[in-house]
Amino acid sequence: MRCAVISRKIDLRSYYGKALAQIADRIESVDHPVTEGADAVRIALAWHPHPDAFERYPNLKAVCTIGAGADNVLACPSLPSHVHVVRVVDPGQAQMMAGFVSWHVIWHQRQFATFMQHQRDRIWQRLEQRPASAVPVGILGYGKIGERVAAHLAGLGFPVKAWSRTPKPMAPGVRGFHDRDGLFAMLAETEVLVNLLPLTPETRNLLNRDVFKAMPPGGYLIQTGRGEQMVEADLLAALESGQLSGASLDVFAIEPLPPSHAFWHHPKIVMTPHDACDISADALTATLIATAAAVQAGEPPPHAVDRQRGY
Ligand code: NDP
Ligand code: OXD
Repeated sequence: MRCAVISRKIDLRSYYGKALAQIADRIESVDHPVTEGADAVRIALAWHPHPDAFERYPNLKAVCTIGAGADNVLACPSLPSHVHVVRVVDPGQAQMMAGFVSWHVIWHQRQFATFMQHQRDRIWQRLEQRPASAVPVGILGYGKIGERVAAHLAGLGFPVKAWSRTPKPMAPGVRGFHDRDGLFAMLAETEVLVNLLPLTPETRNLLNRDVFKAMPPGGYLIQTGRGEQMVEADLLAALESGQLSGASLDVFAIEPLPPSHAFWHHPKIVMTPHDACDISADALTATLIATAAAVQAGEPPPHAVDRQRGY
């Protein structure tokens, strides 16, 4: 089966060329824009596709992303309404995210920013330390990744709560919340807020002044969802007033973050370049193979997102 490889942001071949070569006997990958045989393209691998990318492929049936979030493909204006959008579900990625988030929670809990400043200033000073049980964590999103992160943090002894769109059974040690009232009830008892929501119209700009204000003063934000979910000016104001004591940011409304952006040199912000976790090459090839098989059989592919719901 022919697969168009489409991205205007990253070179998918340099990341996944080897993986694509391994499955070349089953899936022939061709770089966008495909000039000859575009009619034969039935699936695509895409990340931040060009706005008109899908116009070229009249027989396209499914598009696979290279991540858990499918928002950038769903937002593509040329994506036909009948095409399935498939995300990668990779337990290894969720585990990597659990390690990443735990590191940042502990960074806040154990006051590492202060220790680093003390080291720069050659100050030998012990700080009063709190046990994990004294640092409540609230997680926005209890899906494939949020669930894993919650279980990991609960295992480390943090009191964990999680917010989802619908009520869900929770793992031991995790308290569940849903709907708007549930969100604010959770925030009132949250010191570290972790965002692991998909980007949808409902979650855009969700991390705003009202949310930060609803947390007890001195809270901490770990932003690992999507940049468009946070109002940047509201974060800066919350850091300035002390409502938030700090933030770890992995995702941004504009990526790469422009060099002039205030976040780069903010003393209360720790940043990473959308690198909290990666999918494995094996997870990607398994997704492509399963998608191709489903398309061949005329069935909906596994892990196709609900296009109505937006995730
Ligand atoms: P899932 O689709 O498995 O889970 C999404 C969760 O968000 C579900 O619990 C869902 O609720 C909840 N949710 C969706 N909309 C709302 C809403 N309006 N109100 C409350 N809860 C809502 O996604 P994953 O766990 O696999 O991934 C989550 C997101 O994490 C990705 O979409 C991406 O944005 C981000 N991500 C970031 C990465 C990074 O490197 N920074 C890497 C990987 C993912 P319900 O359970 O009721 O459906
Ligand atoms: C993802 C991501 O969605 O890397 O997997 O952001």
